Amino acid sequence: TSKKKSSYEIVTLTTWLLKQEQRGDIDGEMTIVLASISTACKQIASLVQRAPISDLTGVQGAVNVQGEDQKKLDVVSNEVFSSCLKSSGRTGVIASEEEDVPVAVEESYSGNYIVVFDPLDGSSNIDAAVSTGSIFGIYSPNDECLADIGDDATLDSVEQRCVVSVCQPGNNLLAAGYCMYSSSVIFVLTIGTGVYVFTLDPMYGEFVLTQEKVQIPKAGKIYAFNEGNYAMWDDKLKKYMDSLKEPGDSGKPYSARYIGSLVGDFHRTLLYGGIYGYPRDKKSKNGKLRLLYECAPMSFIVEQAGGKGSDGHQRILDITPTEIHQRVPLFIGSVEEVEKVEKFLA
Ligand code: P6P
Repeated sequence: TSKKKSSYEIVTLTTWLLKQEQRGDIDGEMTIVLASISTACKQIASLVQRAPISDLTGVQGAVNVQGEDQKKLDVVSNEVFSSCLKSSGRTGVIASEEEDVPVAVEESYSGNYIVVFDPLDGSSNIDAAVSTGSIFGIYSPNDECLADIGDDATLDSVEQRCVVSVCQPGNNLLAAGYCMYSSSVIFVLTIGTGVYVFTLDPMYGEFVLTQEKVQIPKAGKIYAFNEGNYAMWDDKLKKYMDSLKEPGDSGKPYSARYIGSLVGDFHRTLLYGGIYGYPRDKKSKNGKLRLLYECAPMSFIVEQAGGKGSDGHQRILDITPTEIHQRVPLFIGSVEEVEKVEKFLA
């Protein structure tokens, strides 16, 4: 029977996920994990948008494993993300920017997916209501880490096994995405079949499909670097940065756009083209961004959109982390722009 296509067919994230499951692109457990992540993001969106009202701005008064002052919302967002994942029953291990070590999830009873995330990236922007975001990546289950979590397994052997199972190269990612809390709440997701963009409709609290199979422009004259660090960069990078300011044959130099929030700068780069960079410098020998739950998920997304994610010399997705909070330099965006900086750094 021919189904009349309704003129007003809305595809929500929920219906989109079920369709991918029916196509066999993801299994039932992954569908549930992704749905639980979208629920966490909706909760964080409402917390972020009401932060000044509910006294959730400012610092928590603690320092995280990164040595950074934890904001109140860093802690709350981490709790929201962790509890949504745990209650999904399909997550085996979680690794968060806000947790010192990976956490084996006892409540898991099937699927056992490994989820890495930064629950609230760019939280220093919260008090000024500037864009922030949550970033996540999902790796295949790894039961070895969960084996004999009984009382006989000493804690550090379980922890060590969890670190090993979590420290996988980005090439192993099954899914990656982010939720940007900005003028719109935007959920961006790839399961390896292209990049899909969903916009939260506050009228009824659902993420609605607004862009599919996004392709990043091959080039773009927008760069997002913190040039305050220029004096600490090595000479090759300084030459690259200087070259962006020459008008060139087009007669126009590049434009600088820097939000100070990776998710905001990345999303603009994905849609408009250009490059985001957080290079190493004399102070931060490996740059600032973390490989496992910032650089690798964003690089999976950008490659799915036809872009490039590099540490300046190699693909981010080829790098295997040796510890969960490992930092790497990051250059990510349009292929021609990333290749241009790689040439200067060769
Ligand atoms: P800087 C936020 O703390 C973050 O991790 C990214 O979201 C952002 O792009 C970068 O650091 C900003 O760092 O040193 O320029 O303030």
